Amino acid sequence: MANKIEMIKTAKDGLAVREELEEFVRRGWEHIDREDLEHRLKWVGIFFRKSTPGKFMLRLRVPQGILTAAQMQVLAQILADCEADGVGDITTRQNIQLRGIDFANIPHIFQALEQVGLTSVQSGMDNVRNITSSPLAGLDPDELYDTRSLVQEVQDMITNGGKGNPEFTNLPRKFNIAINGCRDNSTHAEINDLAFIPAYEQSNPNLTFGFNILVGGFFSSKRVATAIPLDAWVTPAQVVEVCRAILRVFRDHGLRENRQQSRLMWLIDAWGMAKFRAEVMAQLGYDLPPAAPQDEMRWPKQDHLGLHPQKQSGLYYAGLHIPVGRISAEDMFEFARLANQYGQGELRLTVEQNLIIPHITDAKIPSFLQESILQKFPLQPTLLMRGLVSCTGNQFCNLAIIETKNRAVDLVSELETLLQLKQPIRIHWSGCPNSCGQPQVGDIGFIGCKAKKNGKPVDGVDIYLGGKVGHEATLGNCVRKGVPCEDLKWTLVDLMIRHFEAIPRPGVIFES
Ligand code: SRM
Ligand code: SF4
Repeated sequence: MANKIEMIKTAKDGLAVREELEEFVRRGWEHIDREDLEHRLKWVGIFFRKSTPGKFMLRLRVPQGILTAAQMQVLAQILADCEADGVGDITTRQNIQLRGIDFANIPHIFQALEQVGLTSVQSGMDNVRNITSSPLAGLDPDELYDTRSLVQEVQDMITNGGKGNPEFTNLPRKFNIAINGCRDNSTHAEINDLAFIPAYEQSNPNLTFGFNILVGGFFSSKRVATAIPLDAWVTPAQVVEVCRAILRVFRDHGLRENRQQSRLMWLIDAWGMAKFRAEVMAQLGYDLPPAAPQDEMRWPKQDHLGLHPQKQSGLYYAGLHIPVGRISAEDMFEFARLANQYGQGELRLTVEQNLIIPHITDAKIPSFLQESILQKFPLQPTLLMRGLVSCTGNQFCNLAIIETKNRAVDLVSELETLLQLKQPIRIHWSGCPNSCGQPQVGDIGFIGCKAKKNGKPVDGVDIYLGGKVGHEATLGNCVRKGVPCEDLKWTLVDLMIRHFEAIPRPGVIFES
C-alpha cells in the first residue's frame, strides 16, 4: 500500500501549488488545505513551522553556495521585513534558509528573488536538494576542475532554469548531489545519493580529467550508508546527462512503499549494483568506461577559515566563522557591503555553515581586518568553535527532539574555559536521528534523544565518535546512548582528555 506522502503526491503534484500561491494568499494561510500547507508548499521552498504558526521558513537554492552581493542584499531585505521574527541560517548544504516570513509577502518575495536570479523551487520534500560543490571553485590554486558552470547546469536541468520541472518533482524521496573539483572532499561526497569525485581516466596516456561516480550515500533515522562506487567514469561534459539518467532510474524504479526505505541505496540493495549500473547505462543510451583506479581527493579536509591567497595573483579569500550558521538581516547587509567594498561583489557558503568573501586585493587587507564584524564572525575562531556545526533543533524544526544551536554554542564556550586543546575538534549536533547536522562526520557527534535523569525524562544525546572527513572519509559510530544534556559538559571533558589530547587549563582542577 502507498504511504501517506505518495498518496498526497498522487492526488496532486507538489509543484502545482506554484500556480495557487496568489489564491492561497487571498484566502490566508489558516485556510489553506492541510496537505498543501504542511507538505506541498515545500515544493516551492515554503515550510510551515509548527513552533511559529503563520511565520514560515523559506529554503532557497544556492548552488555550490555561491551568491552575489546583490542577491545577499535581497535576502537580507526579506529578513529585515520580517522584523523581530527574521532569522537566517546557513545550512549544511551550503544553502540559506530565512525564517519569520509572513505568507502574505510570498508573491512579492518570489518576484524579488526572480529579479536577482534566485529560486527556492524544489528545495524540500521529494526533490533534488541544493547541489553542493567546492566552495573555492575558481579560486583554489590547487583545484583540479572549476565546477561552477557544471553545478549551475545540473541545477538548471533539474529545476528547468528555476521555473520548476515536473520531470523531477515526484521522486520516491529526497536526493542529494555533490560535485567535487577540489582535492579535499570539501562537500562530504560520501554522504550524498550521487557524488562526482575528481579522477583521471585510466586508459588515456594524456590523463583526461573527469569524475568517478559514487552512489547511494545517505543518512536517515533508521539507517546511514556511505556512498559506494558505480564503477563508472565520466567527462565533465557528461555530468548533466548522467545526473538526468540516474534521476530517471530512481524516479521510475525507486522503492515507494516505505519512506524509511526509499532513498537510492535501497534500490541499489534491491537490484544489486550490476543491474543498477546496467539500467543507468540503458537510460543514458551508451556505456560509461569503468572508474579510474584512484580518485584525486587525497588531501585532508580544509575548513576555508582565515585569509588565503587565491590562484589569481594579488587576490585573497577570507573565510569567516559563523557560529552554527545563524545570521540576522543586519549581518547579511554587512556581508554584502564587505563583498562589494573589498571583493568583487561575491560571497560563498560552506557545508560547515560558514561564509567566504573572495577577491580581496592585498592593498585592501589592512582595512578589511579592521572591520568590526570580524569580532562577531572571526577569521580565526577558537579551536572548538571552529569546527562546530548544528542543525536547526527544536527552536524551529518540526521533527526535533531537543534544542541544538544555542546549546551547542553555550557548551563549547564553557568547555573552552576548562580545557586547552592542541587541535580543532569538530563537533556536529543534530536535534534528532534524521542527522541534518551530519553528526556521523564529526570528530564528536550528537543526536538528540529523550534520556532519563533521576527517573525523569530529560533532553539527552547519543554520542558518536570517530567521524573522519576529507581523504578516506569514514563515518563515526555511536559510543554512548542517552546522556542527559545537563551532564554533557563533564562527559565531554572526559572524552576530550582521553581521545583528543585536551588538558585542563592552568588553575582548573577536576574532581575525580
Ligand atoms: Fe534535513 C528533514 C533541516 C540537511 C536529513 N531537515 C528536515 C526538516 C525539513 C524537517 C522539518 O520539516 O522540520 C528540517 C527543517 C528544519 C528547519 O526549520 O530548518 C531539516 N536539513 C535541515 C537543515 C536546515 C539543517 C541545518 O541546520 O543546516 C539542512 C538543510 C539543507 C539544505 O539546504 O537543503 C538539512 N537533512 C540535511 C542533511 C545533511 C546533508 O544533506 O548533507 C541530512 C542527512 C543527509 C541525507 O539526507 O542523506 C538531512 N532532513 C533529513 C531527513 C532524513 C532523510 C531520510 O532519508 O530519512 C529528514 C526527515 C525526512 O526527510 O523525512 C530531514
Ligand atoms: Fe530537525 Fe532533526 Fe533535522 Fe535537526 S536533525 S533539523 S532536529 S529533522
